[in-house]
Amino acid sequence: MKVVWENIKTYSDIKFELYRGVAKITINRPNVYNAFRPETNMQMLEAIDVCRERNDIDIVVFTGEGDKAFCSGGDQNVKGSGGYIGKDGVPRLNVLDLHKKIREIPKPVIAMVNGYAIGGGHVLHVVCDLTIASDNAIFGQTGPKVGSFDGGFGSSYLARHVGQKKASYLSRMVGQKKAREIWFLCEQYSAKEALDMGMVNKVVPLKDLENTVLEWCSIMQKRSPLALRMIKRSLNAELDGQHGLMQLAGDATLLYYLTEEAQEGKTAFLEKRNPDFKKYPKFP
Ligand code: 2NE
Repeated sequence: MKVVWENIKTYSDIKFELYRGVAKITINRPNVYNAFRPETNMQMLEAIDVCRERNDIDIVVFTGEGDKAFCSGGDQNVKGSGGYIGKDGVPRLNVLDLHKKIREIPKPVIAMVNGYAIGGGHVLHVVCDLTIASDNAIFGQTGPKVGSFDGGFGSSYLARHVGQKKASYLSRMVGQKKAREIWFLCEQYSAKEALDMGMVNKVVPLKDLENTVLEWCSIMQKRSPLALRMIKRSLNAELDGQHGLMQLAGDATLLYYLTEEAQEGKTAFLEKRNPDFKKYPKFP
């Protein structure tokens, strides 16, 4: 399939493109295996906000430029004592803001892993809703080797990933064990091993990666966007505590606003009369 991506906006560190309702955000720093610096994250934050707002964008795909790396995490060249230092001289860890936005955007987000997903790059794929990887992909954490760690989604959500193919309570405990192994040892894992662990959804040859991702997108684009949104919110809520419940409840409010019953409350207020809620059905 010949795919021609249309540029949405030009940035220094990322490519931001669109094809048939699929927005692709490509970290474009191949010389450092697509490591991110604060500017990279600022640009991804802006791009994902655009994806959230635009009605013609159904799905977001993250990937890395070239065939070597999806993302190798924080750029060690700009790591200072308080975080990663951008051109403004301010140390930041703003990739965590990106993680929050990936969780919150009410649309599916896919990691298209085309090589190394290492360190913060591994966390980035973990946080995405789905991961499709090429068979040359390599997964792993490096934090405790290079003086860092991510105890957020990169640990807790990872622990929920691994072993997810098995349903029993005990297998989820294996998830915790494996997540600790991944973080404590900082070893690397092949795409096949990642698939077996339940960390990725599908592994394909590199040449088929983008088409496979687009095929999955075209299937999801036939599904009800609101149903996908509610599923994402519900699955997030289990891990995200009060914040997740707030997001799910926000969508419940959205659905309520769409009802005539909710409209009656507002209309009655504006018409300075008592609302008549009795006429609406109560479902058992
Ligand atoms: C990715 C990996 C395993 C690849 O190894 P290899 O041997 O295939 O390639 P090489 O030669 O190491 O890397 C190719 C070029 O990319 C640069 C390298 O310095 C090298 O540059 P040149 O020598 O050709 O000029 N490069 C790769 N990763 C980089 C990085 N992260 N920052 C700057 N330059 C990088 C191997 O390269 C590797 O292990 N990379 C480091 C991965 C890493 O430790 N990332 C940071 C983890 S901490 C983090 O991301 C983080 C967090 O823990 C919490 C919050 C936020 C971020």
